[in-house]
Amino acid sequence: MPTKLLAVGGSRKVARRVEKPVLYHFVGSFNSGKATFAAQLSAKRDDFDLRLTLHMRDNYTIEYARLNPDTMAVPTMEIDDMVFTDSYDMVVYLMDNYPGAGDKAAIDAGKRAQMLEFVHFAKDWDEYMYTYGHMGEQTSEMANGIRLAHLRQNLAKVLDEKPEDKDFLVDAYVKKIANVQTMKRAQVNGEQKTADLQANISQLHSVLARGSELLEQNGGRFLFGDDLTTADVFFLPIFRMFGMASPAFFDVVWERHSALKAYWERALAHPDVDTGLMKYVSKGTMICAMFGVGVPRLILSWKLGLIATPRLPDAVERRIDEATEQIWASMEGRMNVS
Ligand SMILES: N[C@@H](CCC(=O)N[C@@H](CS)C(=O)NCC(=O)O)C(=O)O
Repeated sequence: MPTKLLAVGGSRKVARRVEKPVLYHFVGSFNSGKATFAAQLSAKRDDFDLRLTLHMRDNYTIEYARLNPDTMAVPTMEIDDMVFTDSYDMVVYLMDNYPGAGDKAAIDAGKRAQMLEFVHFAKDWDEYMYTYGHMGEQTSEMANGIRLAHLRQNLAKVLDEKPEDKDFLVDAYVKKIANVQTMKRAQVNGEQKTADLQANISQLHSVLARGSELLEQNGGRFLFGDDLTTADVFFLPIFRMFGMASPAFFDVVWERHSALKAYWERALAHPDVDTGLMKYVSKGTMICAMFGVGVPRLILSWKLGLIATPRLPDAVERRIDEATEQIWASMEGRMNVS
């Protein structure tokens, strides 16, 4: 099975308990979509404090790095006395502690393990390779270039200000920069990318086929019955992403997995899918969010060369190079990286 390019996070217990759950997310982000959708299906649906976090800049501040040193990505969730740094862990926590009607019914029917089996299968597919593979090398160059600039600016600040947790932060930034450099390298056109994308699409078809089988087996409107569940939380964002990155692929999907067209249409007509998932990619919300956080100005500044990418001290540059090579080598033979 090909290796995923995206970082994997987890969870930790903290001393401070939050009154209301806080979700750091961004519109259009695949994994943020799982989190906002799961929040909408959960018993906490009306309580969330949703914070727009531009995942090319805001998730690299020192404050965010302290909150989520594991992936330094979106989504991140603070809930009760927990911090979740991976969409998987936060969604499962919501399912177990604040289940909505669909999850409750599926768990009562003894289907928790079967739901999780599907969730694991679906989440192993690497959406990053698919999305950027379709959006093209130039998009990856720009998005990851902007990311690396902000990461380096913040790491330079840590080295300059020397906070008490400096070593911890330096480790987190070095790892993150290496990870983003690897993601950028994996998108360079050529044999490796073509082979990766091909393997990725074939894995995607297995996930779609498994979803299609579940619909037939369970005979409901959604994957585990007539109500939406955590299994749908890991499945429907894939369709949302087709709409954004590769709309022509829908026809291929409908042809190969015939039960999925009606499933997607039913989902689109469901108010929770609208509020928890699709609203975040509607034109109005996207435009509002992009202007709200200053994306057009950011892109213009990048194109004009106004965003600095500072060089760091030699010892830190060496650590970044070593970490990058290590990640690249660890993928060798597993995602067709050569
Ligand atoms: N395994 C993590 C991956 C999170 C992730 O990579 N998020 C993307 C957006 S979908 C992101 O923030 N990318 C920018 C970055 O990694 O800095 C999860 O499922 O939460």
